[in-house]
Amino acid sequence: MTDHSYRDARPNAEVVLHPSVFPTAARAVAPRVSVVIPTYNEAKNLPHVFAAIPADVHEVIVVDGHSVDGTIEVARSLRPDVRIVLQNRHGKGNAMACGFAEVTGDVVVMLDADGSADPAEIERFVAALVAGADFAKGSRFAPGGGSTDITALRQWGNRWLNRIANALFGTSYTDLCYGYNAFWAHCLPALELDPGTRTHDGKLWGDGFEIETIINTRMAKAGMRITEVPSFEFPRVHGISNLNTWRDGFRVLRALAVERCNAKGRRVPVTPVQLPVARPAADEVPAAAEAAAERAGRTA
Ligand SMILES: Nc1nc2c(ncn2[C@@H]2O[C@H](COP(=O)(O)OP(=O)(O)OP(=O)(O)O)[C@@H](O)[C@H]2O)c(=O)[nH]1
Ligand SMILES: [Mg+2]
Repeated sequence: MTDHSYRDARPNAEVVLHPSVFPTAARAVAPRVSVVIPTYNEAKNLPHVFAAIPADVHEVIVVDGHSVDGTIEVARSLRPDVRIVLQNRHGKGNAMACGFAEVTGDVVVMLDADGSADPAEIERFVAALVAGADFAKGSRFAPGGGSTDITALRQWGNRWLNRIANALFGTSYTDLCYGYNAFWAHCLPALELDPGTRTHDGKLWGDGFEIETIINTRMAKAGMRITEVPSFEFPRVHGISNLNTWRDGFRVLRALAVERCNAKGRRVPVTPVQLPVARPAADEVPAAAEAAAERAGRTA
């Protein structure tokens, strides 16, 4: 039997964290995490993915592209509290925009439904945000990341597109075309994504796999603090990819040109939300109160 366990398939189980991810003075906050999952005929993969989602996430939003394999029913049976959103056009980009519009948490995590991304890494993305980043960008090519899925051709194309992006936008990305990312919900207005108010029987610009490039470049244009988080990509568990290497590669190239010329990302000022510092656990409270009383006594 094939073992689809995320960790067992990882060749370097000891993942080295990118040094920039965890500065020592990380703020102790516990943000509410909204996981946005685009699905197009992923019923067979959802049990694998949902089983690995951390128990303490605030919400799971499945954005479905009118799947015909029972994806929605499976999602509901696995997780009765799942929020289902139906996209109104076609493509992953449109799905993400529709899902983002429904987020009620503090942090947005973009997670694929095909089993290629390990939900256990969510913790690492959130830690990067809590440590001070606005945008935690997953990277298979940062130290500690990797992939047993990407083909040589796609890796070559991604490398050149990545170089072009860095030259045009002054970024230091190592993995432009990767869909596992997280950001504070306060970044959403700056992205200016169309949440799907215009119905269309097809794809509008931004509705396809260029969405990741659009997000990456607008985050940079908005001046967001960006940290790369090493991530490991697995092959999808069941089914076939919806991505077409050449067609979608050219859409990414076009997105780089379009985003270099337009002002999107720069137009909407973003105000970071102040989050409460995490409270001490109940059993620590008396000790903390005693220490405070003792200090007060000393200074009185
Ligand atoms: N709602 C929705 N989801 C989509 C659509 N196209 C792709 N997805 C989802 O987006 C995620 C990524 O799609 P994949 O087909 O795996 O493409 P990819 O991961 O970019 O490429 P591969 O590395 O070849 O797998 C999966 O969860 C898909 O189900 C779409 O048109 N609508
Ligand atoms: Mg995939």
